[in-house]
Amino acid sequence: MLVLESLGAGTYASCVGTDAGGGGNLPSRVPPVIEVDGEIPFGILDSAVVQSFQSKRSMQMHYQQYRKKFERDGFVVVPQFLTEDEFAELTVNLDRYIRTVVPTLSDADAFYQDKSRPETLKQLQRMGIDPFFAAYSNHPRWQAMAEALLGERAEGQDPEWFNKPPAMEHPTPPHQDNYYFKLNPPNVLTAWLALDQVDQQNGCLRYVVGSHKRGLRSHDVTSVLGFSQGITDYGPVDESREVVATLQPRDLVVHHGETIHRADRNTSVSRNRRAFAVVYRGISCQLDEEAQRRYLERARQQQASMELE
Ligand SMILES: O=C(O)CCC(=O)C(=O)O
Repeated sequence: MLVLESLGAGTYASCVGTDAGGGGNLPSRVPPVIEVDGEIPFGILDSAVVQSFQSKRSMQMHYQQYRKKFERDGFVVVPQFLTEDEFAELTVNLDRYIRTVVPTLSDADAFYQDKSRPETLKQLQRMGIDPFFAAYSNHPRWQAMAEALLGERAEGQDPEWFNKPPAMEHPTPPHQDNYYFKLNPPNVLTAWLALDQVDQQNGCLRYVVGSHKRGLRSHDVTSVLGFSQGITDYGPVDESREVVATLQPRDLVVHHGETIHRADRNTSVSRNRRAFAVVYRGISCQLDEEAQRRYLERARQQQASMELE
């Protein structure tokens, strides 16, 4: 999700890969991490990416099949969204970014649960400072999927990375992304790609079915870094409508900007719950600058109160 919710940085060695990456419990189809030592393995925009499709147009037609469910429920799962090669390219670059770029970042761009423990890295924002990730949202497959679901041309934002490190108190509060984005009309989606197996034990996303059709709910400040605003009156009726999104690595779940979602903490003892996400907004969306200014001020106050500025 979201805009400018960050803080926390420091060094990072390889929390990625400790469990899902190197712990032996990774599904076998997840490719091994390839060492590239600072070199950016580009190629994301070259023809290899589109081998299985003839053109962006045919990809759009392919992803049209998910639109009806997306519009009805406010979210949809696209199984095995990336090819194995595309997934390998992404994970290689994530590993490179975490190993070589994260240690150079300010506290505003990488969040830790406990900054003295690199393995507790839990969120990365503004990844567009890196050329690979600056270009990533133009990836033809992602772009085609977003435009097929939004029904208009769409613009991708800088990618984000989310983790729930094992056995840590890091739930995602119930929220609607457009409470942060402030877009009107809210023709915006978040595409969230599972990097690990994601299930109820390690904190999968939970969606309130159809909630994107009922407008924005009231939100207030939370104590969760990275998710400064949460729904204030989330209750049993919402919970009774929750659907869990359990995913395999390479599966994508896409949610509408006004779909209520949340996630529990990761209760597993050894498994990370990592995901890579890109927000796409339709070109019809207009930013409410005044509302966004108010929200950013509240997010800043939260960070100040957590002594993270
Ligand atoms: O990864 C998470 O737990 C939350 C992600 C989220 O809320 C989003 O991408 O909109």
